Amino acid sequence: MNMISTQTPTAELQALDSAHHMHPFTNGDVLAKRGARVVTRAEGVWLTDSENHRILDAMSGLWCVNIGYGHDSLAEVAAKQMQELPYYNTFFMTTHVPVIQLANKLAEIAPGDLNHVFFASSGSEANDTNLRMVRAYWQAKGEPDRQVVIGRKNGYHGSTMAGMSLGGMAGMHKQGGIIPGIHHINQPNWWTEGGDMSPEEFGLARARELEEAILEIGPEKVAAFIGEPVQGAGGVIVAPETYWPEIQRIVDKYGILFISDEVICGFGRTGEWFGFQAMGTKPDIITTAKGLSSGYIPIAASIVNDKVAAAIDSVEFNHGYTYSGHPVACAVALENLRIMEELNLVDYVKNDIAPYLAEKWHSLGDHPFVGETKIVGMMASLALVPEKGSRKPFEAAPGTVGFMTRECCFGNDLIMRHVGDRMIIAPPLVITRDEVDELIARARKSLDEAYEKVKAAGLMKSA
Ligand code: PXG
Repeated sequence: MNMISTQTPTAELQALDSAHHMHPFTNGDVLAKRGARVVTRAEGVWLTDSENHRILDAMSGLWCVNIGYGHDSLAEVAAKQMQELPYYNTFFMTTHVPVIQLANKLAEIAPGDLNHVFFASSGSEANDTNLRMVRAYWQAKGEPDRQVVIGRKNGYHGSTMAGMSLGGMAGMHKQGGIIPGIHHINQPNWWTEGGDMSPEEFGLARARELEEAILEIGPEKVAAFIGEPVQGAGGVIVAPETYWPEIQRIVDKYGILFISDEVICGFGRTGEWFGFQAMGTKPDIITTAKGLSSGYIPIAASIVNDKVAAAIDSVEFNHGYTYSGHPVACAVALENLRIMEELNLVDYVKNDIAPYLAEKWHSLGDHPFVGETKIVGMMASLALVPEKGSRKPFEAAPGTVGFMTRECCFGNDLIMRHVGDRMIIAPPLVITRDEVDELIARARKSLDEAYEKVKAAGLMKSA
């Protein structure tokens, strides 16, 4: 057992992996037959696996390695912090220097009055914090009946009970149900649900579902609305332009709190520090994780405005985690943010690489297999279609064709994923123009191959 190493043959590693390791969001029986891909090293935007394939990671791991792989200075600050103070908690009126530094840095980066930070170790945990915080807020304000949080179908806010319940993933809800006090409205996905409406009409209609839900539940019972600026795990769904201004109007009108889940959209992904800045909204709380440390170490933060913090500070908020503000995680996150600033990464995304990627991504729109291409900053999606020029879905079960296409991408050493029959990418923000060209070339080759396979399988039929 102790002999397992990167030198162990792949088949043996795969067998040992499936014997003892339970993977997230995976059918273990299927995986046992097929064997997991064993990733051994990474540098920049490139992964290496145990078979020595060089793979272009167009998903930044799980949407998190914003500065790319291989920055040694993050390892160095972690080692130094582990030697100096590997752990201390932030309960019982104690603190330490890395957590003070990171909270101050985040207050500086986050615009306006988003000045207060509550730490956690994952996006799911941070959303648990947010759910508890908005309920505690209304209790402190003397309105304890305001308990309900409104989220969206096909939104993703994590995998713990609260995160999963706030999210709107039907497959997750089906396995055990959701916690009480959470309501879901429809998502602003015009491509699949827009019917005969124009995108603008549809955006308004979907935003107004928030108002309808508030009135149905009773405004005096609604605590908050939560949404991602762009739905990531839902398939890089970009709302029509009319959507977010209308959402903001409604949350303002009823005085409910607005949580922007920036776990994917934060830290430069959209070409701004945070996704809500790209959408022009004004949240009270933002959820951050992933890009906060570029995934080098688990850390998450709820960044809260002055109004919410003042109410929470007026009571004892009975909430916190052993690892809230972990010193090593804080030190690594600070170094990650230092590198982002040194590389001018947000500006590079906004003014250089995202416009370049957008031009190349949209060029895939001429492919007979592709219905629409969408992109915001460094997150993009395209819809696979059976009938060019129409929004009709495939006759085959949703995801059948997407999965086949993903397999072609993996075969071409490109990590491009599928959500249903949409293909998605979110490459590291540091990707170069040459690497974007390589990404697009591999994507086009994979689309060509998948198109032929889907035709040969008789699946090029609309529902
Ligand atoms: N909010 C959002 C918007 C997310 O995307 C979370 C919260 C939860 O974060 P943690 O750190 O608890 O995982 C996420 C996570 C996928 C995929 O397949 C996406 C996520 C996680 C795992 C898989 O796209 N997003």
